[in-house]
Amino acid sequence: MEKLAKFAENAYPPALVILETQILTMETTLLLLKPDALHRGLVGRILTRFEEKGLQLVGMRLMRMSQEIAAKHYAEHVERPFYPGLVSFMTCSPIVALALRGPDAIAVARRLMGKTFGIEADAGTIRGDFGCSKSYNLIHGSDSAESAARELGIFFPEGTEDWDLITSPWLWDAE
Ligand code: 3AN
Repeated sequence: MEKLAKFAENAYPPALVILETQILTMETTLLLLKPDALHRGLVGRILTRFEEKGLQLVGMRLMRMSQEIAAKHYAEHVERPFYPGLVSFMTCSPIVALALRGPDAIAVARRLMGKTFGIEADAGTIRGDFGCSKSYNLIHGSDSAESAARELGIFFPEGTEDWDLITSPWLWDAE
C-alpha cells in the first residue's frame, strides 16, 4: 500500500495542469512520399523526421498512383500549366502514402516539410535539406482539415489503424 502511494506520487509523466491555451486538436494528416524520395532512397530518413517529432504512424502503403487517383488527388490543379507534368511525375513509379496522427498534425507536418520547392525551403526542413529541384519536391502533405479528410479517403479508403502510442503522455501532454 505504502509502495503504491509512493509510486503514484512519483508517477511519470508527472500530471500537468493543462491550460486552456495549451489544448491542441488531435488530427490525422495524409503525406505522400513522391517517386523522387523512393529513387533517392530517402523514405526511411523522411519518415524518421516525423517519428522523431512525435507523430504517430497510423497508415503506410507502398503503391502506384493510378491516373484515376492522380486526377482525384490533384483535381484543384487541373487547369494549372504544371498539371500534366505533375501527373506524369507522380504516376511514373511507386509512392509511399502515410497517415500520421498527433496534435495539430496537419500544420506540424507542413512545417517539417518546408516551402514547396527545395531551392527556397528553409534549411532544417525536409524539402530544404534534401533537394534543390524546382520540379521534384519529395513529399506532399495535406494543407487543411478538409483536404486531410478528402485525401485520407482516397489513399486509405478502409480507414487508418487505431492503436495506443504508449509514449503519448510524454509527447502530447495528454492521452
Ligand atoms: P505544396 O505541396 O507545397 O502544398 P502546392 O499546393 O502549391 O504546393 O502545389 C501542389 C503540387 O503541385 C506541389 N507539391 C508541386 O509538386 C506541384 N507544383 C506546384 N507549383 C508547381 C510549379 N510551378 N511547377 C511544377 N510543379 C508545381
